[in-house]
Amino acid sequence: MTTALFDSVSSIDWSNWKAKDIATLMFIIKDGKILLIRKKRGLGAGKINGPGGKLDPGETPEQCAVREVQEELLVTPENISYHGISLFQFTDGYSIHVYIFSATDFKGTPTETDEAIPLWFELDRIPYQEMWEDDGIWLPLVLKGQRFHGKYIFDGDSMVDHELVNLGPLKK
Ligand code: 8OG
Repeated sequence: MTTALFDSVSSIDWSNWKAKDIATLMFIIKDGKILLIRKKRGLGAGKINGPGGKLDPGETPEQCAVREVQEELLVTPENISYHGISLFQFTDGYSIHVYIFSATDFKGTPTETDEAIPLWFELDRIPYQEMWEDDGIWLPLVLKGQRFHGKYIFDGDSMVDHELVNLGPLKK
């Protein structure tokens, strides 16, 4: 018999929970379209996602989110908002704490790099079936300018449980 250590959001003591990795996501939304990537490597390679990645030492989450977009797509996001966090616990023990940002403008031309292929989507044509399973739950809140806090349990690519709290409109 195998015992699942992490099988539901409520089975975790979140007050003492600490993620193995800290990372960011940045969604550039401009002229009714969202800039996503086909991720070439790292966690979630092959999926469509927002640009982003792990925090470097000494960096704030916002600095990380900007750097990751610069590295992955050769553009610099501008007019940035902070939406909140998503906490991911995987059943194999891995965990990641992700800070989520959006931007309404950018400098430069989205360009393919060895990490990512840039892809623009109409806001009503976001390819959720090619994205992480949780994205369909919270990305609509990013599009609506809401803040939120989410907790997710994953078994590999499959979401086992989740809890999402909507914290209301973005703070100006
Ligand atoms: O450095 P690397 O690219 O491997 O970092 C992982 C990236 O994947 C980071 O930007 C956070 C992001 N990420 C997860 N889980 C999920 C998820 O469930 N949905 C989305 N949209 N992104 C995720 O680690």
